[in-house]
Amino acid sequence: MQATLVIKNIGTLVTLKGENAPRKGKLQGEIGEIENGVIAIRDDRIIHVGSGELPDVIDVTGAQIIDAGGKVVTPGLIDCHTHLVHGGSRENELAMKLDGKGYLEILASGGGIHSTARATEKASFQELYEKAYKSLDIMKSFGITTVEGKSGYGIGSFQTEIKQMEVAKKLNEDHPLRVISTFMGAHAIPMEYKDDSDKFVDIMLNEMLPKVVEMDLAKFCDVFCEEGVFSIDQSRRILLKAKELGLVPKIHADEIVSLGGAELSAEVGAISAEHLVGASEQGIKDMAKAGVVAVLLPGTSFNLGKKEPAKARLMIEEGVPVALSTDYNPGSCPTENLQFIMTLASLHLRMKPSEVITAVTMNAAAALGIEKEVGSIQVGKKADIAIFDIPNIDYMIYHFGINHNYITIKDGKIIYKK
Ligand code: IZC
Ligand code: ZN
Repeated sequence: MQATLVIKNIGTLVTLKGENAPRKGKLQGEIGEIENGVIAIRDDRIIHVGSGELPDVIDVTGAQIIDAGGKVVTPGLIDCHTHLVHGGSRENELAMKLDGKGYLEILASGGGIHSTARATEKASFQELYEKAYKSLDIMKSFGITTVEGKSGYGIGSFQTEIKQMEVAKKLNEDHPLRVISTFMGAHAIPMEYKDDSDKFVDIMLNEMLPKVVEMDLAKFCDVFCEEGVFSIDQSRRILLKAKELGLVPKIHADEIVSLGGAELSAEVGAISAEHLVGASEQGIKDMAKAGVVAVLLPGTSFNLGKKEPAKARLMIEEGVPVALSTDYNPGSCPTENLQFIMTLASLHLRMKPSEVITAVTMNAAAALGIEKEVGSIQVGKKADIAIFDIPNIDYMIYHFGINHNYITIKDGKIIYKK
């Protein structure tokens, strides 16, 4: 069989081989390492994964050869929770934060998400596109090959929501990275519905959700279920309606206040629940039973100055598959650096480096429902691969704050080289 790209002389090849499903419990830390690895790719697919030399059946005539020189190779990293498309920035909140003003307090006074909503409404399609394109370029340089992006800065303006999702769609077509879109119209209560938020939920159910589905703008529907934002009841109504219309539910759950969002994620059959800093033990048990992926975002806790970490160890013990993501957004986590998040996950959430690797590959893929296509280096899967200039995976976690990526490959093509 003819190869188009070969990666040889790989010091450690992290394959994540095995079942293409979220890894939970002990399996969270099993990453299928191969020493002296070699990979052959034909067009966008992996055709051989092994050790040493390629077998004779693989014809390398004319193929591009990468000598990895003993470096570490992993599946392309997946950032499964971002607020990618938005206008403006919120560095003005830094001083308020230092003065002790909380995230929800800033939001309630019309800042926070509302301030980004105003900037996003003002920005043209082209401005939003160029800003997000730049972020995708940064992510690409960090070894990321797939990114999820949420709408949610329309608040009252459905037109702005549509603009955000159309930008995400265009980026998926134009940018080398894969961009998967989530509708998050339920991100904050518009100021004009402050005293009648159920009315806004009605509009969401009867007007916005059907339109998003009709226009084919998103795969997922997410809700910010939080005190002073959307209640458990309101989140349930939105997610069940979204599901009925064919969108897959996701939920921002128990981020700041423990409301029972983890329990709700299991009840509505969400594919993932995100944040979960305040998730109850019962909620974690419910998630394990229902097979909900936990998407943990330690960069957000870091940036909000939260001392209490999400209970990652308990989740792994209870059999909840754990994924990790940046939560890249202009308010609570303005960074595209998933490698830094991996370090935080290890140091703050006590996750082992191998568990962390699973969390940003196979389990992140599962949080996006694409684990059969990406998330591991196995024959037949998409050739989405990162080559890191490190001697072993522990080193990536240990030497933090810099970019260890050397080459990013997406769909069998080099899209970034240091
Ligand atoms: O802009 O603050 N948590 N939504 C829920 C966010 C963070 C994004 C933001
Ligand atoms: Zn978020």
